[in-house]
Amino acid sequence: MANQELLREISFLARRKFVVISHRQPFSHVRRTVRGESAPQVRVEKPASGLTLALEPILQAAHGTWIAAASGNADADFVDAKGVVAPTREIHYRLRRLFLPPRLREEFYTGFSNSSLWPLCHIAYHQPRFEDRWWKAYQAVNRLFCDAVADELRGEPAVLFIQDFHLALLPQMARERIPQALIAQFWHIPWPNPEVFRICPWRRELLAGLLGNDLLGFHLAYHRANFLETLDREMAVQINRESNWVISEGHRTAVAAFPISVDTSRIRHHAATTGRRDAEALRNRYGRGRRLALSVERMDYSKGIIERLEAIQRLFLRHPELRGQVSFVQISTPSRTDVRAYRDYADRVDAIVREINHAWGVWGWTPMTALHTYVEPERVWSWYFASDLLIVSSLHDGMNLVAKEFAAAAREDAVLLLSQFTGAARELREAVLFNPYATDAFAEAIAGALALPEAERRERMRRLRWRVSHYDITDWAGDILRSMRQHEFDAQHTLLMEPRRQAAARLEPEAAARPPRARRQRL
Ligand code: GDG
Repeated sequence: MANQELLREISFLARRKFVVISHRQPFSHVRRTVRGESAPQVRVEKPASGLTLALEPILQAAHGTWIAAASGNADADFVDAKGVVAPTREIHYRLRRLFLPPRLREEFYTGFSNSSLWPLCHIAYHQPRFEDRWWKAYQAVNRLFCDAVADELRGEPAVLFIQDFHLALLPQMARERIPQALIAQFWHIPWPNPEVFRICPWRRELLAGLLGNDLLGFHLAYHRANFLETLDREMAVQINRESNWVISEGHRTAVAAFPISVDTSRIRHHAATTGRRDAEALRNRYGRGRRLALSVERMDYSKGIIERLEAIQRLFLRHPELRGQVSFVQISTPSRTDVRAYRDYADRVDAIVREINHAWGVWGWTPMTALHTYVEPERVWSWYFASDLLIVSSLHDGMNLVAKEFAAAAREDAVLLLSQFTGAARELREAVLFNPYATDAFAEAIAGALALPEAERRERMRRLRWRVSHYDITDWAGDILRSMRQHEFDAQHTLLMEPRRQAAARLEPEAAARPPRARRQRL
């Protein structure tokens, strides 16, 4: 979808405030000393996130507000008494920062979000832990976000767009405090099946929180089905499986699938221009005369990094002819380093990389290069263009944007090797799909991808590129806005039907005494 069309969808936000709420902020103020400078300087840093790219144009056009937790060491210097960064010439929306006390943040973010909910939803055989104090912090932080939203709106009509699993309780809290708001949320990670979800001691509270939404989005119809199935087992609600909505305590929540995508044209443009130039230097440095196999992910056990390293070891055993022929590069950005499981995982990854290089490396060829550092998004796109093969080895992944970015940026003769357990595998069918748990088959999939004839590689990549060009990040955002509007029409339609309901109520006076919730919320 062109940006123009997306902006047209925005007309429905007119005369209301548009508020995006997420744990992570769209930009932070960071003070650091850069080499060559004598005094520390403050810079605005943006996270590597397609989401920010998709939502910023909407916020800019709607002059909206983004509410998020502060994270930069200079954030406090750029806000007013309410934590608001005023709009500037480049940024026409307000950013309201929440300054969470360190202990509360630790228990909310490192604790319940990343040590309970993340492993619970990613069925990657990593046991979630549930601590009372983390749960209390999770509730408290959701409440703080709700306070900030209520203060921001002060009774004005609004559309709230909440992001991700850090804020599952906010929709219900907001519905009670801000009944005039239309509330939507996107859940960026998988939703597990009910058997897995039921181990969470606070599952019903989480579900009730999410049912405060008017619209709840997942990446896949499969996650939506799991969610509805979980509700069916855990809650006394009415579920309409044909239209995919749920009625709980008189309030209706539409549940839909919106597969997130990437900014295809921007990535493509970069790859074909700067990327092409950078790629030559990257190949000379890391893969001259050899095939270059790349991986990009956060250092996270759900990404299957150890499984991939084991498959690479197996590959060199099973295919000695490939020794010296292919160089593997992994860009694994440090992530959630306050969580012990993540630190231990990173140590094991380092140890196996050393083992591989020690076992197979020869003078002039290093089998594995591990760049365990943050790389700028544009630089990542240049890496895509430089590579012959991209390996995405996730054990479970909501979508996986790296796979889609590669389809947008790669050379036409490159190959995408994609775990069948990513959401992206549902759409990117011309990738070489594999099971990352099966080490021998994984190793053979790498060998097979390297051996694909050029004509087949080109045909696969052309089709992959077509797919990501025809549904990009603005299509995703536009679809969500359209669904919000549709949901509102549906709710108003119920109100139009109201006179008939009142007539029926004459026969059943008790029901008439209860005001319908939809009316209270909408008018
Ligand atoms: C969650 C879900 C879902 C830029 N520099 C680096 C880097 N980037 C960019 C990548 C990509 C993004 O970060 C990573 O996105 P993914 O989708 O691959 O993974 P998660 O971070 O786990 O995202 C996921 C997503 O939300 C969106 O809904 O697709 O399933 O888990 O854009 O180019 N990435 C890394 N290092 C860098 O230096 N790793």
